[in-house]
Amino acid sequence: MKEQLLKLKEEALNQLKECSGNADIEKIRVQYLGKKGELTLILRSMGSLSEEERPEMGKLANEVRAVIEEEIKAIKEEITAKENQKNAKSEIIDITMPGRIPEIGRRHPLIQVKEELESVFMRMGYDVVSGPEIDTVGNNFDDLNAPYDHPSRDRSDTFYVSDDLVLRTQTSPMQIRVMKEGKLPIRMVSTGRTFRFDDVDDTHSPMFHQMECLVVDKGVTLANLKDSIDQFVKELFGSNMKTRFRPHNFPFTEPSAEVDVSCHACMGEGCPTCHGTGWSMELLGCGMVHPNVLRNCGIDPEIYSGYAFGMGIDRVTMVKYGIPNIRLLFENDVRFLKQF
Ligand code: FA5
Ligand code: MG
Repeated sequence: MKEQLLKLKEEALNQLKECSGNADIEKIRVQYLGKKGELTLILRSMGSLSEEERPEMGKLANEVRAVIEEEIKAIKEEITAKENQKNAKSEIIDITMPGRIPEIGRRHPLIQVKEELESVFMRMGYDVVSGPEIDTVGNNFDDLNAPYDHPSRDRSDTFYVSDDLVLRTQTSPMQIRVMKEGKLPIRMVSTGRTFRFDDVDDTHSPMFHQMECLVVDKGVTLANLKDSIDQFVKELFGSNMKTRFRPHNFPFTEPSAEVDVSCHACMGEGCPTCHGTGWSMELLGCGMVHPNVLRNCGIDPEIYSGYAFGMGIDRVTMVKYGIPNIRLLFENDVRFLKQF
């Protein structure tokens, strides 16, 4: 039996040396150590040995079993290590592959221009204030000196929320709100959304944005108005931008004017964009605050005077960036917005 055991050990170890995969090893394990394996059968036949022989053979058989088991374990580890190495090679990271660039959002061009305008005016010493998009008929029309038969009051021009509330048609009600606070002098700008029953075309939208400006102090003149408009136009568009004042009529200012700037495409030469005029579309309305408006807000027009203007931010954005159509600002096509 001793010889049988030693021969079995030798055979098993030789076979293990030659095997190349886990399946081979398992086959050998079953062949020798399985329920019907060769070593198991030898162990079962121990009963036929004599009392003296049995312990010695038992010991030897266990040793043989341990040696075979250890060898199996060692070979298994070797194979696993080799496979890991192979996998590592095939899964290698290609550092030359271009990475995924995360998309970073940006401010809408309108917001950029609004913030730029606000910072220009803050540098010139103005306060930035804000107010509601729904305002009273009193603030939007009455106290702004609009006569009762003024066409802008019509329900075909203005969105009424109720008989005495409207979606503000302009940011001018902010003039009334600030003047009625009673703190003088005033230097403020206020931006926000405004609403009118306007049909959409290249330069009109029923919802658009305005910036209101109001200055009230002793001795404020039309020269101050012209100068401050000239100054911010040059800050915003560059120093060779010219402004043009055209006489106009607003109920809340006297005298009043509308203002255009040089055409952005030709800078005044005349081109198809400006239909040969050399001037942009109308950007803002302005004037000296009407004495009636000052009085409506409890300010004495004999002591104080002021100027105001209301500017279309959408149109300023169009002129600044050469955008031909106001619709582009509201379609929110990312390919368009990405350019700013
Ligand atoms: C006004 O709204 C006056 N409140 C401006 C004002 C303020 C005058 C203070 C005097 C003193 P107007 O209706 O012209 O005026 O509009 C002012 C500007 O808003 C226009 O010059 C234009 O740039 C812009 N605007 C007006 N309607 C639209 C519209 N439907 N879509 C886009 N922009 C518009
Ligand atoms: Mg106008």
